[in-house]
Amino acid sequence: MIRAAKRPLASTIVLAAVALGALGASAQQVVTVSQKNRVFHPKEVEVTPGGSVVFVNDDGELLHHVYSRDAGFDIGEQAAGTQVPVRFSKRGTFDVRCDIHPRMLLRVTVR
Ligand SMILES: [Cu+2]
Repeated sequence: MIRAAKRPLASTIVLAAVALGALGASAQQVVTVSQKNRVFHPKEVEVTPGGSVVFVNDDGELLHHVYSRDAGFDIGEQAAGTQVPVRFSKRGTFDVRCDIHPRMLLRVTVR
């Protein structure tokens, strides 16, 4: 009787933990980074593997050009008012820059 009563409780706890884990993971899957006044906001972000960073050009009429040699992507010239998502699958820390404004630097950590 005691065993029979414990098993369902243990199963419930495991299911609850799995559900919470899934919620936590999904909350980190998409992070938005703004580009305004020739700066990335925020300057550092963290995503889980498979998560995305959405690059938003909020900079009036300025073009930006986001790329990363570390992470191996180049979204090309990005017009003001547009958004471009980039998916990060590899774990690690990646420097992201703008080809037009060399002082712009964003650090993306995937873990
Ligand atoms: Cu730029």
